[in-house]
Amino acid sequence: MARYQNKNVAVLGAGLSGTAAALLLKSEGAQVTVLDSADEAKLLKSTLENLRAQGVRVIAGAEADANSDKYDLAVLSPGIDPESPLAQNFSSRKIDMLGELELGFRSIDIPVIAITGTNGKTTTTEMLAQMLNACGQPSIACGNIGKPLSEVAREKKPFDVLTVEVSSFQLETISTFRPSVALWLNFAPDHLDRYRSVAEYRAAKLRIFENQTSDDVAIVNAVERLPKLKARTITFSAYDDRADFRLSEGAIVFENQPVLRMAETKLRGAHNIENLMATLAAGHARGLSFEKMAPALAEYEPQPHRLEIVRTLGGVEYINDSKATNLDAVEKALQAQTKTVVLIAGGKDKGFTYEELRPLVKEKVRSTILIGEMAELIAQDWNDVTHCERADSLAEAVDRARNTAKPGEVVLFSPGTSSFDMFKSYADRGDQFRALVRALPK
Ligand code: UMA
Repeated sequence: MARYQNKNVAVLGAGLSGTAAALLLKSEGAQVTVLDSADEAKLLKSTLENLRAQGVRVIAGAEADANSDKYDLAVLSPGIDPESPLAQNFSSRKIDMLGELELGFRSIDIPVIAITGTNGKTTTTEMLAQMLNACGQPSIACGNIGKPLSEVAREKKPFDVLTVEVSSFQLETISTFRPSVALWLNFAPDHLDRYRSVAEYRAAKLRIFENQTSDDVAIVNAVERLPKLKARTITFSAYDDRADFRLSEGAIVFENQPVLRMAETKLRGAHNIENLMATLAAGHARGLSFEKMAPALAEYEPQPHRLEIVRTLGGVEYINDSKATNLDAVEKALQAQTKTVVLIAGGKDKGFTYEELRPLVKEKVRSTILIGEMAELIAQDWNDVTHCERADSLAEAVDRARNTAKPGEVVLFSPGTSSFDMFKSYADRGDQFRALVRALPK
């Protein structure tokens, strides 16, 4: 596309978003420089190698914050605060700046369903994409869920509609982003390390509706007091009988007709009822019949062993990520954590080292409990970036994690290798972890 041909573009951040943005821009003919405030040694080697192999220049550390080259455009990763020295280096020079979500959106011509909310975004995004696919509307779950929109834009696959989880950070830097269907699941205070007030966080999220017109649809939780929206509005609530989608005698009801019985689904809890309502409303807005959607939703189950939240005990969240049988999966699991991590890792020796995770472990993990054949080797790789201790069994590891983790932290079981030295399979390993955690006394 001619849009970025020979343009000199700076991409701020060398994480998932920055990498996807850089590769999209490169594929559209731009000259791309990725700048990251972290020292090069702290960045993932594989990411840097991949970027450089594609002809992208990478500048890291203090040099990035002080870079004074001329650029036509800068693209900001969501995790970078616009007030940070790196972002300020560009905004103070009046270089046009847009976010990665906006960049991706400008390069697609497929309708977007965008999902925001403080909780339930990921489940709803995953469930909605799965339902659309089952109902003959090819879609993909992307955005804040982990696959940046810019990556989907570069891959150019022929989807009917994109199911995009959007965060307040991403919405902060939009200008034309316009979902044909926007979902507002719920709202609670969050991210106050980034925003000066709850109102500022809410205002960022509300931008999901900013470019919608009366041709678009807004699906909103009926208990939310939102400003007047331009889009056609559909409401849902498990608590408010005036909502378009409401709960009655264990069924989700629309226009006085039951459209899905909760007992037919594998989901429980009021939050999941509302996630299902929002999903049905989005399908309805896309012209799908409830007869078609109900069986597809009945099939949906939250994926076990994949960042599965097992329990919160004493203010500590326990997460089963037994499916992480390689370092890439541990990397993703750690990147997804916003709280300090007590990590349980290790297993069969598959002939690789854990060395490349050192920067991420240093950033996210306070203490590590190691099991299995790999325990000693991982300790050698990590003992100067996190506290390492060994456990002879998973039961011992769970006990040690309980004694170590403080309220507000997370115990993450993300082994990073196969289970076969101690278990039948990753599923057996995850089932045992779940049972041990559930058995912990209060
Ligand atoms: N960096 C700087 N300068 C800074 C701050 C960071 O250079 O001042 C660099 C870091 O050194 C790092 C890079 O920026 O190398 C990281 O960028 P990033 O934080 O934007 O992370 P990504 O890997 O691009 O991941 C982002 C989202 N992360 C955040 O919004 C914090 C991921 O959501 C998302 O999955 C991914 O894009 C793909 O779209 C994670 C998240 O925690 C899961 N989101 C928050 C949430 O859900 O609550 C909003």
